[in-house]
Amino acid sequence: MSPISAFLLFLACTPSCCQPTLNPVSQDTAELDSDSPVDSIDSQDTAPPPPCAQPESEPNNLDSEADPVQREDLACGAFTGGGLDLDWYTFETTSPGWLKVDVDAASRGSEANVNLSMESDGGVQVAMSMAGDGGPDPYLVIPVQGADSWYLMFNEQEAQSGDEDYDYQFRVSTTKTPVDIDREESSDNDSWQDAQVIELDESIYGTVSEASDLDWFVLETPEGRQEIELQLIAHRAGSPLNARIEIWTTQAKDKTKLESEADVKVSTSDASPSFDPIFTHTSYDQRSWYIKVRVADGGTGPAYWYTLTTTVKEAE
Ligand SMILES: [Ca+2]
Ligand SMILES: [Ca+2]
Ligand SMILES: [Ca+2]
Ligand SMILES: [Ca+2]
Repeated sequence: MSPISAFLLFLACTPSCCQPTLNPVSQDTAELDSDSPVDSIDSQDTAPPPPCAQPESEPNNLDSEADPVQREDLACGAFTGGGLDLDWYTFETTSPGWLKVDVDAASRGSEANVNLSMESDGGVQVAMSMAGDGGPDPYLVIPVQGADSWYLMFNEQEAQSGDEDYDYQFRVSTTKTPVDIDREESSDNDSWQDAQVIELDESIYGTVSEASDLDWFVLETPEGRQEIELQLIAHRAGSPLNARIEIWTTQAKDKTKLESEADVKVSTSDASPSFDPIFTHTSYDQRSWYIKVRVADGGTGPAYWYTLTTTVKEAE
């Protein structure tokens, strides 16, 4: 038989003419299924659905007992045992980018107020206990430098636990850059004399890398009335940072000195459900405004990131 004839014969073999060789297998399977249809339906009905793809496995009360979790898949656990229950998980990152840890507990009706702590072999440490949008559950988004091993720990804020009411779900995933970034902070900006120039409508990315890290920026305003908004984005986009903005200006008589501490305006976060300050300042003349970003309280480190954005709200 020529290759073409063999091909035509293959085409002529319709599903109905091929079925006889397959049918005996199908019939066997059908007979096996029909033997115990009631049993198989029963077991499906009574087995409880798995709570998530990656349930915790106690004991996981130490970092050495951490449950491995895969990024992108839902994981879940509960605070049990009648006292403080620490739940450790571990995962790996392989490349630089952004990492998100999204927790759902109180927002789903759980009694648990979840505290999140995380550390890595690479030396990153973060802690967070509420979402930046004012929600009750931690929502963490941090930059990742590359391959690293991570240890994630959850505990209930008041050391509460129970048989079923203190459950939580979470997902560790890679995510896109959460903010618009025009430039990064300069490496040496700890004093106002070394302030980095920030333009209007510019977003500068920085970190408060340690408690003594001060980040100074300088904004030049033109002649005339300008209402300028300084906006810090950190906590509400998932950063663990709780920051403040201060605005300083030089003395009228001696521009080599800053005004006294009493004339400095310090932002608060009262107007916002997150920690992030939004600060409006009115300028009436051509002037250099010195902006200091610092930690308010809480942790610092390479994962404690922010962006500072300047916007003109009104000008005359
Ligand atoms: Ca647990
Ligand atoms: Ca545990
Ligand atoms: Ca810095
Ligand atoms: Ca600095």
